[in-house]
Amino acid sequence: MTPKADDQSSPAATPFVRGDTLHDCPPTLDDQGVIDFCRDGFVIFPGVVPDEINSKAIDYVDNIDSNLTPPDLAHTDWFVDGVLKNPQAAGAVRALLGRDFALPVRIHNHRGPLPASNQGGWHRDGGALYTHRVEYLQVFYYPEACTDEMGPTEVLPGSHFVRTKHNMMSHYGKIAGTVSTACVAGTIFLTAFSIWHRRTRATSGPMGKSKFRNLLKYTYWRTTAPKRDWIIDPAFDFAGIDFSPTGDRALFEQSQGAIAAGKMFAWLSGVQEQYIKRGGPSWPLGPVGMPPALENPTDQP
Ligand SMILES: O=C(O)CCC(=O)C(=O)O
Ligand SMILES: [Fe+2]
Repeated sequence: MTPKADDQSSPAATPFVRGDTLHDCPPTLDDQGVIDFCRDGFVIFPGVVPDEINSKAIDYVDNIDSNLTPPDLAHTDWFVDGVLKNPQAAGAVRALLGRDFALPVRIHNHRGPLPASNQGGWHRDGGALYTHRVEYLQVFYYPEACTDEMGPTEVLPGSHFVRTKHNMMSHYGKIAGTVSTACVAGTIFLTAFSIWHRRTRATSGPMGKSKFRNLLKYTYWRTTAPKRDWIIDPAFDFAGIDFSPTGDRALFEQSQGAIAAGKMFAWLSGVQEQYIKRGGPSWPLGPVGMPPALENPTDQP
């Protein structure tokens, strides 16, 4: 018997993912939330982790005093339950990666002394693809408040679709339209892996409990086929979606950012075959009722 498409992508058919690392929970993003992620390449949840967990996390990373991988956190119950399975943040992961997503197995700490005169160069993390597929998410957690003086990460909305080699971007200074992730304690933000980002300069002395700015980073993986399985608004008007990223004109060739975000949304919704880009005013900009594409639609740019 031929398995259904959905069966082929079920966790059971993915032997390299251990069952006990899978997680499911109610999604916390609706259609507009998913579109915002496609368009901007990130979503921020301020202060969602309780203070008690934040304090434990700071004590933990301060005791190992290292910017290397805190080895056990991915397998420490209070961290898994309070951070990795945090209902708001993991609910957004659930919306974007579908049911039974794989939990992170490794945690990194981007730990920076306060103050620190150097700032990071603009970059995408190693191994990034430019793609409409959301196979995994890179997620960041600030256990302490991070002010602009403490050198938060800044991200460039929409840049997850902007093709530039690392050595052609790292020297850029201030870019118009960037977003600071300065935040209250317990903030988690999710990113498309290829988003441009950098650490900003830390001008403050030691703040809070720590002499460092701690930023924990980890990755979740998809194990099921994409489909529109998030908070559904039955009245949502698909014909009226604005996919244009902030700063579209500065960053992209005209409209290309919106088209890329539209393709990502079609893929996430499980209707990629309905995405047809023929150039110019075609989907998602064109009229309803266009004739089908002449070529294989999954091959569209
Ligand atoms: O330390 C930062 O703010 C940026 C960290 C970073 O580039 C990364 O985690 O990939
Ligand atoms: Fe990075």
